[in-house]
Amino acid sequence: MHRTLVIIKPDAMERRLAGEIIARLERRGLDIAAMRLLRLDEATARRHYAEHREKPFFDELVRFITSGPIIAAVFHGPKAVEVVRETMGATDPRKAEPGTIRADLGTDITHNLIHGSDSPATAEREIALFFPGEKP
Ligand code: 3AN
Repeated sequence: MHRTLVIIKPDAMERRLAGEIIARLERRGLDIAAMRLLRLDEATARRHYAEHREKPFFDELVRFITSGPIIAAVFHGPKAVEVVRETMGATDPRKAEPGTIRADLGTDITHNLIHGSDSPATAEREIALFFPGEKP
């Protein structure tokens, strides 16, 4: 069993797509282990996306992810990291496979609705950032 961090981004919240996104993940056999609604402050956003610090899109990414409420959630189940990555689709909705969340509902590479951890190790680091009390 694995767990992974999912963020339902401000564009999804504004478009009232949170329920649809959560339903798609549940239908893949994943369980919700933790969930909170929050608004990210700039410092936490910069830590969450630290690996992208040098990228040209970093400031835009931080501005977007802090622009409105988000849902942070831990999903749990067999191969949770891979299952979430598969279900969300490629970073750019225009390049994502039809049937994925980003292909079906996403707008562009910034407004792509959802974040999912890219490995079990990243998941543990990201879960600790959003749910400091959660045991591994
Ligand atoms: P993913 O979310 O698919 O794992 P990452 O980790 O490469 O993608 O990028 C993190 C976030 O940074 C993406 N969700 C996207 O919002 C943004 N991003 C990635 N690449 C670009 C880009 N070339 N231009 C603008 N934003 C980008």
